[in-house]
Amino acid sequence: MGLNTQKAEFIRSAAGPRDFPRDPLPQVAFAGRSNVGKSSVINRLLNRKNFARVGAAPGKTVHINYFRIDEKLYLVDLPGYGYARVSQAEKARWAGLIQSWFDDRSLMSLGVLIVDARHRPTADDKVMCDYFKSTLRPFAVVANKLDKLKKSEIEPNLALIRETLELSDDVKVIPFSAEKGDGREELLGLILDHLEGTV
Ligand SMILES: Nc1nc2c(ncn2[C@@H]2O[C@H](COP(=O)(O)OP(=O)(O)OP(=O)(O)O)[C@@H](O)[C@H]2O)c(=O)[nH]1
Ligand SMILES: [Mg+2]
Repeated sequence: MGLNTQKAEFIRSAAGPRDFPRDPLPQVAFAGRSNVGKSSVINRLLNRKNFARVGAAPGKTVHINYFRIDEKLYLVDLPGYGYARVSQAEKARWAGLIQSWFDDRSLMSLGVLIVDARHRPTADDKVMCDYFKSTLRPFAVVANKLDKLKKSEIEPNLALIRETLELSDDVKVIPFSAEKGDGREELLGLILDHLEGTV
């Protein structure tokens, strides 16, 4: 089964459980720190310049954005975390929304945790990783902004990410550059394999 990534539509921005789609299409969830490049990774995956919004006002949108691809799956853009300059109220809204999404076991079918390839994952990254682990669904880690690393830094950084997040061997860490395109085939392959396993 192929996936026509050209056929991508924005479905909705969900502010709470009432807005979560509940049809049987698989949901591939993307999570990561604000500014880590979630929207850029989605754009790269779809080879679109400006599909998921990039850049402006980090931490502003405490919404879950749903995109439907080829009428076969949803890409779920979970709200970013770890942005320092948000109010306590916004943080609480983030936690409530994320909790309600993960509480509904039927929602996630594959997880993608995006971290910064340059740095050791943060405490917030670990919390998000634990959410993914708790679903018992498959997930992968994407180490984005690979283009900012020297060649010699790649292997040690990937090992540090694996170790810090305490990933089991079946969890892939995919070196990725939304900017240059590295890792796109591997991530798309993972999503396709998953799709084949779920239909
Ligand atoms: N060099 C480099 N820059 C990147 C890469 N991916 C994203 N960026 C840049 O990082 C910044 C943040 O990217 P976004 O895609 O908006 O990040 P986000 O995680 O969606 O951010 P929020 O939605 O605000 O949480 C932008 O300036 C991007 O151009 C990458 O692979 N390499
Ligand atoms: Mg974004």
